[in-house]
Parts: sequence; structure tokens; C-alpha cells
Amino acid sequence: LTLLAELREALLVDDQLVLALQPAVDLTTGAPTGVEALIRWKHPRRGVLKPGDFVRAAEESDLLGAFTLYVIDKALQVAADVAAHGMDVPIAVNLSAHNLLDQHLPNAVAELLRQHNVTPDRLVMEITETVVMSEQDVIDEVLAGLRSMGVRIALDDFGTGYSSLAFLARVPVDEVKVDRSFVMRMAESPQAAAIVRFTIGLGQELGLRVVAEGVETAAQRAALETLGCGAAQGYHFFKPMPADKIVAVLSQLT
Ligand code: G
Ligand code: G
Ligand code: MN
Ligand code: NA
Repeated sequence: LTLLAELREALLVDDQLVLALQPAVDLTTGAPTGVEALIRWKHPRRGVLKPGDFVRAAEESDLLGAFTLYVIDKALQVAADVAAHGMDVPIAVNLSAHNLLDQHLPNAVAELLRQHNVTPDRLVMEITETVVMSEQDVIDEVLAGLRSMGVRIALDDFGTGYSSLAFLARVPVDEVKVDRSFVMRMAESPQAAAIVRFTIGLGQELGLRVVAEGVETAAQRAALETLGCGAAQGYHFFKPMPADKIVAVLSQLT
């Protein structure tokens, strides 16, 4: 079987595609601000596959929609569990750029929210603009559909796309995630530091939450807090963890 045919089968069983979950925290209070879902494939023969190994294949096939809804379904199971434990922490799912060309996505997401009895404000969609985005009208419509339901939109890997600023000017978002390549080089590179500072200021001016990604050291954390960055995510705080650990970990933070 090809990888794609195997993925098609994996979507029909319950134990192969699993979420790794990584909390983001408020830099001043330490409280969790969100949890990002990262897909892993526990392949019966090929070992644990990461998104880089198979998401591209899904994107280039007719499987992307079903794959994405599978991930959102799993994420909403977690969101429902977190809510049942009395915590108000949203869960973020990564979308492929191609998902934004699917006009059925908002209705499908609404249906999953209903099934899980999860309010839309507990779901965040992380989007990127790295693909050449031709059909702007469709993209705008899909994003407007999600946002008008109350689902939050985060612009992921900010600063690395071809047109991050133009995209931000056109697409209404709630959150910007500073790409980890800038966070990692903040101490050595005045350019990287300036981009991080600029993005935090942009967020403040536009009323967006800014999350710094890839924070690995206490020094990076301190620098980001000094700059007034709202939230951060990275190995310094938590590595992505299995879903059955997340409620206990979040409980200790709140
Ligand atoms: O956790 P990791 O290094 O494996 O993530 C690598 C990349 O895969 C990141 O860019 C992340 O946004 C993306 N990714 C993780 N999970 C998903 C998913 O469920 N769907 C899509 N489309 N991308 C994902
Ligand atoms: O593109 P996106 O931001 O969704 O990518 C998330 C990816 O970053 C995942 O693969 C995740 O495992 C990885 N990641 C999360 N925290 C860190 C970190 O502190 N350092 C590094 N190098 N990678 C991280
Ligand atoms: Mn992401
Ligand atoms: Na991403």
C-alpha cells in the first residue's frame, strides 16, 4: 500500500493518528493560554511519523478534508475533557493552507462543535500563508465563516511567509504566533530581536494576542517578558505530550 492508502485506512481506526499536545503559558502569570494539537501517526510498521512525513501527501489528495476533520474531532474531545474539569483553555489545531479553499469547512466544524458540546471560543485554527493563495475570495469566505461562528484564528509562523503583513492586513485574526526561528536567534541577532519586538508591538496596536513559539531557554523567556509578550510556548515550558496527560498538567498551572 502507498502511504496515502494507509492514511485512508488509519482514518477509519481509532488508535493510529494521535495528538501530541503542547500548552502555551501567560508569561506574567504562568497560567495556560492555550494548547496546540500536533498530529502524530503511530504507524504499525513505519514507527511514529511526524506531520512532515505525511501531511504533504494528504494535502495533495482528496483526503485532506477528512484528515483535517479527524484532527479537529480529536482536538474537540480534548477541549470537552478540559472544559469538564472546569478549565477555560482553548485548543489550537493546525490547518493546511489548502483547507482554506474548502467552503464546507465552517459547517463541518460547526457540526463537530455541536457533537462535542464545545463552545466555538474554545477552538483556535492556526493558519499560514505559505502557499500561493490564488482564490482570495474563497479563503476570505471560509475564514469569515469560521470567525463569525466564534472560532478564533491564529496566524502561525508569523514573519516567514511571502506576505505576512499583507495577509494580516486582509485577514481578520485573533492571534499571531512569532515563528520560532526569530525567537531562537533573538540573543545573537539584532534583526531577529527587532522582528520579535516589532511583532509584539504590532499585536498590541491591533489588539491581538501574541504567542512566541519555540522558547527553549530562561533567557529567551525573560527577554520576551521584558518586551511585553503575552504568551509563550516551547520546550522551556513543555514539550508536546500525550493527550492523556494534559488535564493533569493544566490543573497544576491553574
Ligand atoms: O510537531 P511538529 O514538529 O511535528 O510539527 C511540524 C509541522 O506540522 C508544524 O508546521 C505544524 O504546524 C504542522 N502540523 C502539526 N499537526 C498538524 C495537523 O494536524 N495538520 C496540519 N495540516 N499540520 C500539522
Ligand atoms: O509550525 P508550527 O508552529 O505549528 O510548529 C510546531 C512545531 O514546533 C512542532 O513540531 C513542535 O514539536 C515544535 N516545537 C515546539 N516547541 C519547540 C521548541 O521549543 N523548540 C523546537 N525546536 N521546536 C519546538
Ligand atoms: Mn502551529
Ligand atoms: Na505551522
